[in-house]
Amino acid sequence: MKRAMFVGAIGCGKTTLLQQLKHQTIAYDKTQSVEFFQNIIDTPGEYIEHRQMYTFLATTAMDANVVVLIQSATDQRLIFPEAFATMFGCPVVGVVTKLDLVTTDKDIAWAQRQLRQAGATQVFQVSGLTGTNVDQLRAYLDD
Ligand SMILES: Nc1nc2c(ncn2[C@@H]2O[C@H](COP(=O)(O)OP(=O)(O)O)[C@@H](O)[C@H]2O)c(=O)[nH]1
Ligand SMILES: [Mg+2]
Repeated sequence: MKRAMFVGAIGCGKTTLLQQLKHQTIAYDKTQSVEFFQNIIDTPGEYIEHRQMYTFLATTAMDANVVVLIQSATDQRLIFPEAFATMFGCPVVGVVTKLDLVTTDKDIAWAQRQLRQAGATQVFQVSGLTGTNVDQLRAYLDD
């Protein structure tokens, strides 16, 4: 089983995805600090949205052996700097969330490209809310 740190903008769906992965009741709960849930480390979106907080991500990642960059398909903001993954000493993968809200495949392609440019070596596409494709990510993380 991998020990994964989730990183992504405020509201991109990190906590919802975590709840879906762990078969929990889906309930909105603002992540105020780093939270550990079994093998998953959930981080507040502020850590990636404010560059001066990157150092918190770097230190928290020392407890992880994979970093999961999470990008909502419905958020067109640039969140991850190019080659962001090089900051971490472990593998980095990506997840596009909110697949259920997508109206055009272009949105998925755009989000996927952001994650690839940040350095994600593979990208999953899921809906944390409906659970679509979450089993693929679960299998990867449980392996
Ligand atoms: N439609 C849809 N809404 C989602 C999805 N994932 C999260 N949300 C909603 O987006 C909001 C923020 O989700 P949350 O998981 O708290 O984001 P976090 O800040 O990254 O932890 C909540 O209202 C969620 O219900 C998804 O896959 N589909
Ligand atoms: Mg959260």
